[in-house]
Amino acid sequence: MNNRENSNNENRTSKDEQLEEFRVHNDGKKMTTNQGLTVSEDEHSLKVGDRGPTLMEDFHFREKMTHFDHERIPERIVHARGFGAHGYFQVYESMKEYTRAKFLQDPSVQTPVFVRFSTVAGSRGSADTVRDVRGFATKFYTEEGNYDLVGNNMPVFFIQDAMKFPDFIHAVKPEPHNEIPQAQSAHDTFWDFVANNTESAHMVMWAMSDRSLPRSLRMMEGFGVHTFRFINEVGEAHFVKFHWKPTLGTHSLVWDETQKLAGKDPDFNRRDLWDAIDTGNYPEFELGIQIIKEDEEFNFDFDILDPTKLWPEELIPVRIIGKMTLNRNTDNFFAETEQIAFHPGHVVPGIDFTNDPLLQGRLFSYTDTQLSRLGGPNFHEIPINRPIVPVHNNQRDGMHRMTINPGQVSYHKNGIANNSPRPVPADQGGYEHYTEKVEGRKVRQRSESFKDHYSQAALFWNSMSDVEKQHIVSAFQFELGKVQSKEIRQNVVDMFANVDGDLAIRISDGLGTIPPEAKGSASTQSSPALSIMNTIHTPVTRKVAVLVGDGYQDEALTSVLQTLMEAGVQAEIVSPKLGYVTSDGVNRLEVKHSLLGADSVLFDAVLVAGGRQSVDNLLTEPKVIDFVKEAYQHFKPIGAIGEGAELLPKTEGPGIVTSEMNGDIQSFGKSLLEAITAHRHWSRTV
Ligand code: HDE
Repeated sequence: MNNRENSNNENRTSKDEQLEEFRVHNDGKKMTTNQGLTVSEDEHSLKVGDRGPTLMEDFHFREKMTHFDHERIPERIVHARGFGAHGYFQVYESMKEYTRAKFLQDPSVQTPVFVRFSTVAGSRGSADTVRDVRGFATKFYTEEGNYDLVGNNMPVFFIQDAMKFPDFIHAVKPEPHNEIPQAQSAHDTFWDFVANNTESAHMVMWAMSDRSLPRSLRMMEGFGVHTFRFINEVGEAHFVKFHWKPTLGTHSLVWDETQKLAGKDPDFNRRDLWDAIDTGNYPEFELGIQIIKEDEEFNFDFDILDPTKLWPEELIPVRIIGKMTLNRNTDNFFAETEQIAFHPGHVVPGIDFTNDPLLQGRLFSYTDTQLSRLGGPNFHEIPINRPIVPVHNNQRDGMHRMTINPGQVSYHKNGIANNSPRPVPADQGGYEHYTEKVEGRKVRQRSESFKDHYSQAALFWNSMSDVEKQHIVSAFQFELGKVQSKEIRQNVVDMFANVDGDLAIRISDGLGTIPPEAKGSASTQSSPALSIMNTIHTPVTRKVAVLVGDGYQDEALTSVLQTLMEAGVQAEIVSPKLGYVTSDGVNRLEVKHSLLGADSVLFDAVLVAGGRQSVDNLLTEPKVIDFVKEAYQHFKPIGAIGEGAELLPKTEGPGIVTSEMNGDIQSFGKSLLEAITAHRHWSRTV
């Protein structure tokens, strides 16, 4: 091998390797039209002379252009921006006692899944880090057909009846006259809806909380929202709520960070998910269930059919029953993430619905929307939507039919085909609906038991730490500050006075509204499980920007990086220039980001290397000072070795670790790791 080849190989990144794989895969394949005709030329349209008009007979040009002209399908009405991955689910122990669903019986069985995470309000091309609810939709490809758990990262919803969904979505989406604002709820129509539809109070509290700013799609909870039913082998039913709990804990960004990220990296969350899977840091979520017996339906001070209510975990514990691991990125975004079609009505034997009026409406909407989005009734034949079990029925034809059904029979009952395909009784695996007894008059009404709109909004508020409360107040102030109508602002402040007087007075402060009279709180209860301060904290996959310049002090940095990397921290070298940065000894480090392309909002923590020359070198980029300062303002851990401390806005305080403060470099590494494990240092004065 000559020298040039040698250095080329050394410079290869895993991206280069992927490109090479792609090259090998396609190598030698001849180009054809969609009819299989071999193409001899693909860069020029067919013309009369090289300066003349293009000919109609140029079928190759027309095919290529026609396909291009139709390469988009309508984006989803809601949840348009999404990102998905493949994985598998495994139950920890048999759930036989509660459900006959086969994928919840055998801990040795891995059920393939595809998950699509999404934001709700924005268009397909909007930024990831906007303040919004996140969709968390999972398709389980089970041996009994597809089961879809189409949930969100918040356990309640804005409305109680599906009839109001079009109104709510019209209000939250960009305003119709000017299509402003994109992917935000900070505008008049959303808040006017809120003030006029008080059932939204609880969900608005969640939307204004840190839950709507996830640090990572790998670090947010998921909820089925509605109450479903589990049915066991003997036909016995239990009410069930579903939870996904991320093994990395539930973590959020801070508001200022999210807004900057929307510009610096609009793909922040999807890139994070892709990279985690790509590097083998597979995201994991444990499945939890809350169970209520059928005869306990009326034992609570909320209606279990009301989707604006959660079941406090302290009252009805969450039992962890299995784990989902996402271990494969998509091969093609459009074919998989864009074309996947979820539907809460895709169920398997052992899982059934309740009369939650929001769920009932969803059972209509999801198939209906796919008809226009995916262009006809055969969307179940698109590869990502196909069950892993065979499909047999008498449905035929329609747009984009893929299956070629042979034979003359397409009806049931028939004699010619021995009456097949034939239905199968429930005790042999056929789906049977729970034979719930229902009676009543036909009315357009809502149950009296759905009338309490404020207690759980107050429960949520009461459960927050002081830091989270302050974030909620600031979120309301920011959002309402963007509302043009003073009347709407006042109406919202007045409405939230019914939740908690202190909350409303604090929101009102700075908005120019009349502060309401303190009315106390709608609830004295709290649920500690709702505060994300009580979540798991781990250093695993926390991303640290390591600021290094030429001449850095090698020994100390190598030791600290080793401590961090052994704990699962991802350290990435940031330096004035790409390529390699050289130490004061023989070592050098590969630079992942130039300072120009990096910003502290892209990282969870900052470490500044030591060495006089390194620090002077870093200071050739004035941006470096802002880099560290911004991390400080976002409460992030900051470490500095030796002279590196000169770049810090403060050399002591919560989450600030310098080698000066620590006797030896090992204990510095350990203290920095502890600071990183704590994630944010809220007691810092910024
Ligand atoms: Fe959805 N919702 N929704 N929704 N929803 C859609 O279906 C709808 C609701 C949720 O990644 C649409 O295929 C109605 C609650 C997710 O592909 C549409 C109502 C929850 C996704 C639709 C609700 C959700 C959707 C748009 C009130 C949490 C994205 C495209 C009755 C439990 C799925 C599509 C994906 C998508 C209707 C309320 C979650 C229009 C009518 C509550 C995660 O059919």
